[in-house]
Amino acid sequence: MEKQCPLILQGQSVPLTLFNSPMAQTARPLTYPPTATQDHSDTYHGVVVPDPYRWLEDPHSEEVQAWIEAQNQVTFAYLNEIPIRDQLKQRITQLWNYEKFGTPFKKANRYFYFKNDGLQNQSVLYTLPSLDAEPRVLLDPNTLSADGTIALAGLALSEDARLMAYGLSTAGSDWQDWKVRDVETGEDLPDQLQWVKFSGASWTHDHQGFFYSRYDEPNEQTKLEEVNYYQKLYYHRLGTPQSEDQLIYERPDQKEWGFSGFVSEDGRYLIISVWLGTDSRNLVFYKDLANPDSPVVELIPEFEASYSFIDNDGTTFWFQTDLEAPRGRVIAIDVSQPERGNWQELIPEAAETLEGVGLLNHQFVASYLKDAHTQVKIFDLNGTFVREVALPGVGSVGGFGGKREDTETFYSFTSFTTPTTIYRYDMVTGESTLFRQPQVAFDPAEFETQQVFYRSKDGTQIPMFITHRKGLTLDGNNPTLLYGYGGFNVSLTPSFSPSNVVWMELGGVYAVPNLRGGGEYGEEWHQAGMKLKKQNVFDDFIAAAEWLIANGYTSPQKLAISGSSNGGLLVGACMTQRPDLFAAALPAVGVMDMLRFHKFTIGWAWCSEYGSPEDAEEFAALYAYSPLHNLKPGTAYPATLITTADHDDRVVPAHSFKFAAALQAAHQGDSPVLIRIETKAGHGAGKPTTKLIDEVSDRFAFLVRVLNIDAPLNQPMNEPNEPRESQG
Ligand code: X97
Repeated sequence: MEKQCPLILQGQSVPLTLFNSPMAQTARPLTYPPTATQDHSDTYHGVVVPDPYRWLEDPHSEEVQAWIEAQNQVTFAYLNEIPIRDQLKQRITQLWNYEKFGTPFKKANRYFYFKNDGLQNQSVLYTLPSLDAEPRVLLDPNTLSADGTIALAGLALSEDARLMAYGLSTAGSDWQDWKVRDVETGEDLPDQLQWVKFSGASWTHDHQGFFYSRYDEPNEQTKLEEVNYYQKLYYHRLGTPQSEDQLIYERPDQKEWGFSGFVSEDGRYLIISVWLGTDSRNLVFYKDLANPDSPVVELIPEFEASYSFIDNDGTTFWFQTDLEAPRGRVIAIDVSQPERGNWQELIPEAAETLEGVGLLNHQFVASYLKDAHTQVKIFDLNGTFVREVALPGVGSVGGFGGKREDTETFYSFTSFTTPTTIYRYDMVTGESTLFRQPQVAFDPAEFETQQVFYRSKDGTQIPMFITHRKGLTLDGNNPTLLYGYGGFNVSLTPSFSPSNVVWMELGGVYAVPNLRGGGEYGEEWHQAGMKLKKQNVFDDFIAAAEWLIANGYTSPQKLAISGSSNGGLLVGACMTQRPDLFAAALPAVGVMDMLRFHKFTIGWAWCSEYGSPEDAEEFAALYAYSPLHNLKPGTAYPATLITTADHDDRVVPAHSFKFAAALQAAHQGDSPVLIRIETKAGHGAGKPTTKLIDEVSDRFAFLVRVLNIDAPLNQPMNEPNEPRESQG
């Protein structure tokens, strides 16, 4: 590729005209940093596609660094001028500041849980020998870096709970360094593992070591962009250097295969799940750990369906699968006679979507989604229904972890107006008791959530959660934040967010539709929003906006759309297809260049979802909606705040850079189109609280400005309500 030297006005002050006075509601047009274009194009299946901002793909070039700095300067100058920004940050901080408990889990009769005091950058891991004992800090990631940018990314306890393997990620990267800590002393052992990614760890029951997956060492300079292929499964023996780790499985003939190793609860088998990018189908191999020379047996040798190992009883392996059951079911395979004709169905497919299955008290605990909220059902080991778990409300449940013998377990419950609350569940009596109730400075009774069902363009019925203050007037004038994802079998279920409460205190409506491509209604629903059908996802989101307008919630002048990652793509595609329908757009860490996403880090893994630009038919579909390629010069686009981060190695920031440059060039109109580039941060996982609060404060300040929200201070911002009573 011929690269032309871009013309960046380095070191010059950015010509910036903001407001006549800080309170002015109408801004004069912004002047954006000049972005050089280059004469580069590629030919795809006979179609010539210019790529004038290709140079923005190299984050190591001085020109790109200068461009980032210049863009941030314009963005922060704009945000700094918004009077409400500080108050918003104060109120968000105030609401964020409550004790957040994770779901306790147990190993060898010892308890563990995460807790965040309120504003700690990272949650702290505690351990205690019994529930009434004094908890002790086992790992406090806040001590590992002053700015909270080192995060715990995974952990695995040995069976005797004496040792904990744990993975750390730095500055938001997907790369992890793993270490081992002595649970009793809190001291680290000398073991150090590098280049771990997309992997957990699973101990052998002799407590001598664990299985994990890694990649070859990347180039130091390009480790955040380089493609990831050829994952390998290793066994690390305690006290030995990583270079001596035993290679358990690799496939030099299959660069895209990944391997996830898991030791069965009886310690007998290593279950190897083979994953092929984000395809929901997988293979299952296993190895008998009782015999060191045992072969790796290919139990499920074809990518045909998803199979998730639950547990085993000797040679009987239980799986959750979507084979011939797009909403999921539980089957038993006796590996001593693995022919398909011998497989048994234990829990058949239901009307609801099976999300996960565990084994407790010698019973299956199955969690389902019914119209995007959780239901939990218990079955005996023959698959006979025992009972449904009575939940505290309509919301999302996590937890129900534990061992097969355990009669006690814990779960979390959350909804749009319920901060995550922890319950203890007795498997014998079927009783839930409140375990930890957070005290948040707001009154949930002032807000309400309803679920509506609307029709998309092709008539498909789509559910949507709508949350707002009680007594909202449907006068078409409410600022509304429409949030979506729509892909990768990911379900958007109700959850509490302190910043969304602030949005609703501003009079805002928060709407979450369950778009096709998600997992809410099983694999068929997922597939209805994939590859050549991806446009369905955008149609569903646009139809949500139209429904909210037609039903008096809002108007295009008050409507903002937001989404992150695949949801950033959603926002990018919808704002290019319907610039008239939205006043503001907040695409975060989005996939914006649908012709080049597969060329960076793990991007190739999404070809199972998006299709590949290398296939002619799929190229045509991608090119038709790719946000970067569908901006029309001279169009008035919604006010846009693009967000990304320098260490995002899931969706490289180049997507957002190129989209920002192209949007600023194409946009005609007064609304700002800005990009905010965070430093020492990545795709989102492990982001410290300070950065999360800064970012959401900036987003909401931007919305207050561009949607002309004029009554932000109606709600006393500094007087919290009484903490609420505990709920049953
Ligand atoms: C990913 O890109 C994850 C990349 C690595 N990865 C896979 N398969 C996963 C995994 O390719 O971690 C997987 C995990 C969760 C959900 C789906 C796939 C895997 C599966 C089994 C065992 C080990 C690993 N993801 C998408 C993403 O970040 C969405 C879900 C995870 N995107 C960014 C999609 C477009 C923008």
